Amino acid sequence: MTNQFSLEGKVALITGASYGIGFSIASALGKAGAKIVFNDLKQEFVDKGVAAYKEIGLEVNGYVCDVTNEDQVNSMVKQIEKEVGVIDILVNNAGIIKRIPMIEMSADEFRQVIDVDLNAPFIVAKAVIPNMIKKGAGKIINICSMMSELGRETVSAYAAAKGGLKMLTRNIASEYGEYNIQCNGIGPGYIATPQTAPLREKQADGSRHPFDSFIIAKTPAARWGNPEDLAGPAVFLASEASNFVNGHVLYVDGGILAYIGKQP
Ligand code: NAP
Ligand code: GCO
Repeated sequence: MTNQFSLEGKVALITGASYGIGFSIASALGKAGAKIVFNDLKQEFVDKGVAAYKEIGLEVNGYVCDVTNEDQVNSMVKQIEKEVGVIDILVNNAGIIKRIPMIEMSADEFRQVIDVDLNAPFIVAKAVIPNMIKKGAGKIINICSMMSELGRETVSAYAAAKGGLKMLTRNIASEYGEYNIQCNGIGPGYIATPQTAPLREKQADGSRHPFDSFIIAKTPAARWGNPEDLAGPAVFLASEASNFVNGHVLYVDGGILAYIGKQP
């Protein structure tokens, strides 16, 4: 029996993958056999990323590219095709968050979040889909969020972007499914990465940050997720094991979305 989860011979682009969730997903796809390419905003982070992949035995190609810049994305994709091959798997991972109460947020700050978290996945997907169509296959994984389903104080732009990304996921599946392209999302719960570090900072007296305790109480698994928790789901959605799964968001949240919360 062939291994349905093998990514042998595939080229996978993971955006913003020098560290954090992107690094963990890229490592998993690489260990499953894919040739990994990734980008980051600065050469310094790309170099650190390449070295970190090398440490776990993966030879990867890293590129400096701002995913919000369509010209940069198009030339990176061309360069990858020339240097490595046509992209079979795209993971739209790069993302930012700004935690500011909505009425204090400037329209510019709102736009910056939408630009990275929603416009950029559109730009990168648009750049890779034509060659996926020619190849007759492709996998796109958009990294969504709890905020694709839920709101909370201070994250209006992020929630708007991640909710939009869920619908972009469904639309790509609808529009290109007939070409054997599967576009799905992963909706991570609360994952311990630099992005969420401010929510876990210890208080001056050494006690847990109130948000940290709140998340533990809201999560049936009673812990924060680790980037490694996303590895298996990512390999599944990148592999032929998921060839008839399309337009789906797989929430990897320790049960948060299933849970009403602890009674007082
Ligand atoms: P992170 O630690 O902040 O890493 C984000 C990565 O994206 C960084 O490498 C960053 O590059 C890169 N990036 C940001 N803007 C970029 C741009 N314009 N062009 C290229 N790269 C860019 O975040 P994370 O926690 O690993 O999150 C990764 C993804 O998962 C994001 O989409 C996030 O919204 C989503 N997510 C996170 C959680 C969580 O709990 N952590 C939960 C659900 C969803 P620099 O290093 O140069 O800044
Ligand atoms: C926040 C968090 C979240 C998470 C994640 C949840 O401030 O609420 O940063 O939005 O990063 O996206 O799934």
